[in-house]
Amino acid sequence: MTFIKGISKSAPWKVKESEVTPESVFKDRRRIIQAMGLGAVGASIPGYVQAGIFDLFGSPKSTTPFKTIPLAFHSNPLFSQQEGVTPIEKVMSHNNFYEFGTGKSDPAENAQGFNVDPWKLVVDGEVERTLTLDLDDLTKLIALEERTYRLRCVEAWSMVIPWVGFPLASLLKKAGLTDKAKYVAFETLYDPEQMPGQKSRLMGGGIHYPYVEGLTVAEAMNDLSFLSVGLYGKTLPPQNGAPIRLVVPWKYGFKSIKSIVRIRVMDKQPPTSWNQLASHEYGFYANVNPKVDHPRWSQATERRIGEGGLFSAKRIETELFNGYGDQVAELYKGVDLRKYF
Ligand SMILES: Nc1nc2c(c(=O)[nH]1)N[C@H]1C(S)=C(S)[C@@H](COP(=O)(O)O)O[C@H]1N2
Ligand SMILES: [Mo]
Repeated sequence: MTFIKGISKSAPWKVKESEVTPESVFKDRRRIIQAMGLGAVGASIPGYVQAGIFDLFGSPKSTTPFKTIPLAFHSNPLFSQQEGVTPIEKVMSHNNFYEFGTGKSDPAENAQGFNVDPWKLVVDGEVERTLTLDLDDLTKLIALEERTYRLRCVEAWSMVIPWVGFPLASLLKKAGLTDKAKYVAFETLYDPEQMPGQKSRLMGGGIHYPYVEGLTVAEAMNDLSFLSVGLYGKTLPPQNGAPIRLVVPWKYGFKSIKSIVRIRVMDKQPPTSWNQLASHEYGFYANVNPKVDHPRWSQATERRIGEGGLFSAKRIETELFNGYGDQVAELYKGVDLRKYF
């Protein structure tokens, strides 16, 4: 597949203007809370309201925020669109990164001291050449581009994020796949000293660390599969997966593994963290699909973070493959998406 057939204003990965997120929503969070008399968020507040309130506590509390550095990149005209992106404050404050705690604001609060230098990313397994990349290589080995993708969490919320990075396929081609290559496994850093969620079963949400993920080789080589080293034009903040994370926008967010230290090409399907934790709820494929519900909630709609006001979060229809069907549907031709969820 090439990019060419998708060049058009209506290319599905281009985010519509109607998806523009109002920034005013995020101003004066504390003032609003005070005005409501909600000094402490109590258990007496109904769940749906509480979820909205937690969104108010967005900003990182650390006094010494992690330093992000401006990146040189070209905008990929086939993927990039400036309108409709989720405000950077939201992208950096509403996160899932259980290594730093299970609360949405935990990663922003607990990860600011995360040390990514030195970093080592190894690409090995069924490859012709094992690659070892250091921190510098991550932004210099392959020309960086910007792509604005939707991110749909399995928890039925979503964002639109301008990533900076390079296609996963470009890196895999540098390593060269052997003819036994069938799957690609990914592994997050294991460093309990830096990642408190890896020390405490409670804080880490019961996940068996290191966090691991996987794709088929066909999925990994798809044009959409992206390794991100930045967002909003700068290197990644730690809460978003510094210094390098995967972005597979047609799959639920948990596939987009953060802070990767190893990419291992394999001949067998690798284990994946959420599937290991609850295999009846989280499959290996995890393609976004409004017709295949999570056992405990519907996947038909999603809450677009930052839109629709505080207590009446705007819900939008969830699209099959998160709207990227033109690019990826062919990968699943004849596959029972209900069985291989
Ligand atoms: N290592 C690691 N990667 C992870 C997670 C995690 O807990 N640990 N959470 C995943 C989930 S559930 C989602 S929705 C996305 C969130 O990415 P964001 O915080 O940059 O929006 O990261 C994914 N990658
Ligand atoms: Mo998620």
